[in-house]
Amino acid sequence: MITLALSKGRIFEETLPLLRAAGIEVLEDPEKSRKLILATNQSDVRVLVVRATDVPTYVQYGGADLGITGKDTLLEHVAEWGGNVSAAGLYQPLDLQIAKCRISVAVRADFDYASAVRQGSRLKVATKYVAIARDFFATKGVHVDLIKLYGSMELAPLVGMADAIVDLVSTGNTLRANHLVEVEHIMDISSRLVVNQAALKLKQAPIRNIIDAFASAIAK
Ligand code: PRT
Ligand code: MG
Repeated sequence: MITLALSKGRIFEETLPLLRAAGIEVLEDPEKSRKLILATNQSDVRVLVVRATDVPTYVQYGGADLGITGKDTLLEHVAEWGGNVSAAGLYQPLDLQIAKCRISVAVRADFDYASAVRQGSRLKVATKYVAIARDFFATKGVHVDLIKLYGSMELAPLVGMADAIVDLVSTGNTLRANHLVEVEHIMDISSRLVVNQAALKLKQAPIRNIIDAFASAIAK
């Protein structure tokens, strides 16, 4: 049995064409079904529906053989292992080029970020991406107090809880709707295939087949 961990929503939607390229059709729609284990047209392949942030955990601890996760989520997950994907027991063979966005610093339109940085002020930064934010500001030599949030980061500067946020941006509509402006582009984000290293050894042929099918589907 090959078990693939996926999250509902954009990653699931954008993964379906890749699965199809590997000859795999998921038999149920996770948005409609309450099932957490979905069968596929291949009796030896199943899909686990998990929280996006839990995908690397399922793969690392062998609950799934492989999974698809945003680079943002993967970097935060492996921070505990010194930022090293393979130290976390994971193998990352492919950038799937799906669910693309960027991770940025944003502030209220009336906050003078450039001056704050120039003056060496200590910035209060709210984010779900504590490891990415810590690394970014450390490299820039900016002192920050990080405030961990689990969602709706955009609110923090609006209520005076933070000077800045570090969050994912795609169209920029969410920032605009909340009168925030992007002041730094930290990195581009896309989703990655991650594989459990032990599973790759034990089930090499079927896992390689999936990796190869995904790789040729991306190249198209
Ligand atoms: O539920 P859980 O907290 O576990 O995960 P999640 O809510 O982060 O899952 P999901 O499905 O929303 O995101 C999964 C992955 O999709 C992320 O880890 C990213 O790698 C990728 N992705 C791509 C995005 C976006 N684009 C995106 N735009 N994830 C989130 N957003 C959000 C962003 O956080 C912000 O609130 O969309 C808003 C900004 O979008 P724009 O278009 O208004 O700029
Ligand atoms: Mg979300």
